[in-house]
Amino acid sequence: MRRFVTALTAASVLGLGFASAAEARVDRVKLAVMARTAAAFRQVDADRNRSISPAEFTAAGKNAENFDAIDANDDGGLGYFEVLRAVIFRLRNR
Ligand SMILES: [Ca+2]
Repeated sequence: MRRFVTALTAASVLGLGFASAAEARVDRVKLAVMARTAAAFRQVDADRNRSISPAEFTAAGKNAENFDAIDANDDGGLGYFEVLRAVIFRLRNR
């Protein structure tokens, strides 16, 4: 019984260790994607109004046909979270 409890404790400690290492890796990837998206967003948002207009979008070499699909709230501009959502969607479906 004692050996079983020891093995169980070791497994759960190791299991938690693996889970948190994997979660830490996922968190690092998420932060990297968010940071890269933020940097790209700032570059495309030429007038720095925190919204990417269709003109800014195409001036950055982006395909105009994709603008409406990314503009989730249909306000005619792309906010950071709309762009991040599109980046995540693209990463998950590549
Ligand atoms: Ca803008």
